[in-house]
Formats: sequence, structure tokens, C-alpha cells
Amino acid sequence: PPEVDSEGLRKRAVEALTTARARTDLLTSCVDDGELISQHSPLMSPLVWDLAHIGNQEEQWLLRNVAGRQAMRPEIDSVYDAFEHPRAERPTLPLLAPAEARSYAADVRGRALDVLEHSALDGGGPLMGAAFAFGMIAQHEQQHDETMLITHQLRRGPAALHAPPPPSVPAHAVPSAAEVLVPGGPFTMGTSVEPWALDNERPAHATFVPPFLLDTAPVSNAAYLRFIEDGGYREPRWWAAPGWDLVRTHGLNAPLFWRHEGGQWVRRHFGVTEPVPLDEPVLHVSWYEADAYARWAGRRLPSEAEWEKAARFDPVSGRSMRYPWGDADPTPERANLGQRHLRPAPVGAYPGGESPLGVRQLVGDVWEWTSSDFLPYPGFAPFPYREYSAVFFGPAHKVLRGGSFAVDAVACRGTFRNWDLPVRRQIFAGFRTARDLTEGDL
Ligand code: AVJ
Ligand code: FE
Repeated sequence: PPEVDSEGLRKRAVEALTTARARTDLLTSCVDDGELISQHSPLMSPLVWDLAHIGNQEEQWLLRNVAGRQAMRPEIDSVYDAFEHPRAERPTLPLLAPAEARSYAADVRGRALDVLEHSALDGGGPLMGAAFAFGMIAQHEQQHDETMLITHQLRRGPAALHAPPPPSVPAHAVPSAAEVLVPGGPFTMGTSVEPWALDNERPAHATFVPPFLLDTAPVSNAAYLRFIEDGGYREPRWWAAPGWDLVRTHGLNAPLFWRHEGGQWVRRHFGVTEPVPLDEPVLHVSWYEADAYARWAGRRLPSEAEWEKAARFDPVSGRSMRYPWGDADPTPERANLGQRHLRPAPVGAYPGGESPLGVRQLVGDVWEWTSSDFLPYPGFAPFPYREYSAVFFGPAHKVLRGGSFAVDAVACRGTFRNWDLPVRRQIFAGFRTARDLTEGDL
């Protein structure tokens, strides 16, 4: 195993925990207590559940597991156990009131920072030590910060969050081609060395990918609108059977939050109704919609392996990199992450984040649906608990890659795997398309 720079990791852990808490505080302080305890959608928890769940997970993993402390409030564990209680049921639980939830989370954090200051971060293997536990907890909080941002998007009424400025796009922000050839051959998928990689990203393994062509940018609202206007939602042949059922049962005719009004398409975005921004990646589509669009376009969704190869493979060295642009951490010039902007940048933005093959926006902006089911890699070992990933493996969940504007860099990298049900539309998901190489391309 690589040597661990424990001072560096300690500093990164403090920063990651602090950044996450600033986000959590913002998301839970811009609405009143009544809104914190109410359920804005049966798909989501009340925000106050997320808040105390964040604190409770941190208490369990950092204070009890790493530091061997006693439970602070053993009676609340069950209330904040995501597996005991589905989201729809959470408002009926005996939840900590907002003030209590805040002080519990703050109390846990104070103690966790104390543990971090005094623990040896080099203990154990790559997964077992405190070094991993702190990274895992920072990622966990950021994942819930994304979840809470989804709750904000689903919430009715005027905006609660102050809208930050949109991403600024450099004038030369257009990729030189609409699609690029990703060469066939093996590449290293997954990781065994990234210190904060989660169980499902491990271990690194060789994967063979045949040559294919991939969009250099996510599919735009303008392109998706052509699918709509071509009758895409009325034509069963574009749809997987369960997707077509969904279209008919729910009368779907556009992405979630869109409405046709006064002769144009508008959408509700964080409490504001705006014309659908044609140059931005399409957002809030289910896997079924992404799959149908791709079929209509004569293309298909990329597999997870194809996506990761495009995002990590360096054709010069033959090595897999941490990110499309190399091994350096994300910066605001490379990717739209961390809720800095509450929307994706126009398609083709972020030349600074381009891969060696010329693919843009693989990391940040919108989560990208892939064609793949969420399955374990060869050699997978569940860690630290089966309920993190192992119980979700199987054909019910599709993999999403790349991260959205709503996720922080700590929970996003070339190997990071997200998953959800193919019907889900409230998540910050879009997609890009791929196709097989044909003779005409040679
Ligand atoms: C990886 C985003 C699917 O939100 O269900 C949060 C992350 N796991 N708490 C989820 C997670 C436990 C997970 N996703
Ligand atoms: Fe959680």
C-alpha cells in the first residue's frame, strides 16, 4: 500500500468536514422550523431528518467506531437508520426538533474534530484506518447536502436559497467535435489506492472496452427539445417497456419541472420559473428518458466502463488518471462542483476540464446516466457496512457517473459510482450518448 501522509490527510479531513458543515448549515438555515420538519415530497426526508442523520452517522463512525466512545443518545439510532425507515415514513418518527438536531450535530462535530486531532491516521489498511473513516463521513455529509438541495428544488413557493451567479463560460468554450473516438483495448477501472474511495469503487482491475464514439458534451436542452417536438414521448418504439408504461401512466411529456406555457417551455428551478435554458445540459430526466432519447437519436447510453475509460484513460501513458484532466484535484476552472452555482454550465464549457481525448464536463454539471446496472467489481469487499453499497447491487439500480453541480469534490472523482432507480427524475441527472464504431468510421 502507498505511504499515507497523515498530516496532509488530517488537514484535508478538517477542510472537508468544515466545507460540508458550511453547506449543511446553509441548506438548513434558509428555511424556518416549520419547513425543516415538514415533508416537501414523499421522495425526500424532512430536512431536519437529514441534519440529525448526518450527526448520528458521524457519531457512530468517528466517535464510537474510531474513538471507542459510548453512544451519546443510544435511543435515537433507530430513528436515523435509513434502512429501518423509508423516506416516506420519516416525518412520522419522533425526530429531534430543529434546535436539538442542530446542537446534537454540532456537539458530535466538536468531539470528532478533537478525535481527529489526536488519532494516528496511519492505522490499518487502506480501508480500515481512521484516515478512511474521516473521508467517508465528509463524503456522507456532502451526499446528504446534495439530497437536501434536491429537497429544496422540490419545495413549493418562492426560492429559499439565495441564487449564486451562474457559471461564467469562456468565449472559446466549444469542443472541436461533437463526438470522439475512444480507442479499444484494456484500461484500469476502479482504484485500490485512492484513500477516500468507497467500497464499490474498489479494487482496481483491468477492463476491456471495444472502440466506441462518445459525445464530447452532455445532451443539451435544445437537443432534448427536438426529441420532444419530434413526438418522442408519443412513440413507443423509442422506449424500454417499463419506461413506456411510465410515460402512459403519468402522462409524461417533458423532463420533471418543465411546463409548456404561452407557447414556450419553461421550468421551475429552485423556486423561480424561467424559460428552459437551451444551451444547458438537460436535467431531471429518468434513465428511461435518457435511454429513449438515445434510441431516437440512433445512439445509445455509454456503459459504465466506457464512461470511466473516457474519463480516466490517458492514451499517451496508457494509465488511468484520477480525473479527466489528470491527477490534480478539481478547481473552479476544471469543473462545476460543490453548489457554487445552482445550475449546470452550458454544454461545451470547462475547456480546463477536458480529457486528453477531448471530452468535456465528464466531472461536474450533471450526473450522467449509464446503461449499466450497479454491480460489484471483481474482488469487491463490502466496507464498512453492507448497507453502503452491497445491498443495492443488482438490476434494479442503474449507475450514474461524474457528479453534478450539487456535489462536492470530496464525493466525486473518476472512479466514483452513484446509483439510483431508473424511474428517478428529481436527482440532478442528465446524460451523454455513445455509439459503436462502424465501417464508415474507419
Ligand atoms: C450513493 C447517493 C445513492 O443517498 O442513498 C447517503 C448515499 N448512503 N447515506 C444515497 C448515501 C448513505 C446514497 N447514494
Ligand atoms: Fe445517509
